[in-house]
Amino acid sequence: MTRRLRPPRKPSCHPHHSLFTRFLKEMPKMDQSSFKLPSTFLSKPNPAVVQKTVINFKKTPLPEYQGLFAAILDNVLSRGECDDLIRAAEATTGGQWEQAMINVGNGEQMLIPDARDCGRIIWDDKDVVARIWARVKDHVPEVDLLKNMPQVTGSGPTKRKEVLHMTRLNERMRFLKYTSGQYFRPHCDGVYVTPDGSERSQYTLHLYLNDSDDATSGAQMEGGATRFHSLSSDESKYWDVEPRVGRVLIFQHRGLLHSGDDVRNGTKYTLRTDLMYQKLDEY
Ligand SMILES: O=C(O)CCC(=O)C(=O)O
Repeated sequence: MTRRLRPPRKPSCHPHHSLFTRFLKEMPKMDQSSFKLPSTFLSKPNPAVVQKTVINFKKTPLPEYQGLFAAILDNVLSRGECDDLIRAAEATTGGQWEQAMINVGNGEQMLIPDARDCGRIIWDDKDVVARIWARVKDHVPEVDLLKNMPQVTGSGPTKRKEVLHMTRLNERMRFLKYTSGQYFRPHCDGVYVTPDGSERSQYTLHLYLNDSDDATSGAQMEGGATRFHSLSSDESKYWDVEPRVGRVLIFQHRGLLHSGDDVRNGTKYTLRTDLMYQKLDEY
């Protein structure tokens, strides 16, 4: 039987209250010397038509999230491109992925297997994330400029009349690998701050690298949705985003309680990073 970590009590999903707030001192960088992606990786324009779905939470079992931003983009990367990323990630591990930890504040991390049980690789690469973002950016103009959006940024920037603009994707990619029975229990994503404090993340980006049709990663994958949960702790209310190869999910850090639901069979691979913002101006 799998044990579920109860969603934190209200007011639970504020990054600064969350056990899961992410700060910069996350993990040492991995050794990247043992592999290389092809130099042409993602250098060609995407031949596929990207399909966008903005999640209208009002029409889901989670109307309390109405007005919060989450969007799905399909066909951002091809299966071959996702396979390259999986192969590159796998090549660094010697077959053994590190166990993902949980950020507990002040740059500290802990292994808490009841809350998070999956493998992780941390890989910093500005070029790769820039190429991923080049495939994504035209499809999400909503996240470009944040002005008077306290539901995303918190009230501080609004009170100070700051405009924030998106600068880039965080070069810190976290590759996550879940095998059968693994999960990441409900949590909210925290803010990632650059060492000089000039940039802060506001949105999470997930790129799903395989799906149930993928024969290369072993057994047929089942389960493993990214699940949005009700803040009411009512476990019957949720909304699932299924892993699909090449699919991108972007959602605001603030206020969205979510989990990586149990993988019931096979292996799930996803790449997670953040959208970074800088103060542009005042209005
Ligand atoms: O694996 C997933 O679908 C979700 C992972 C997640 O919530 C996270 O990395 O913060």
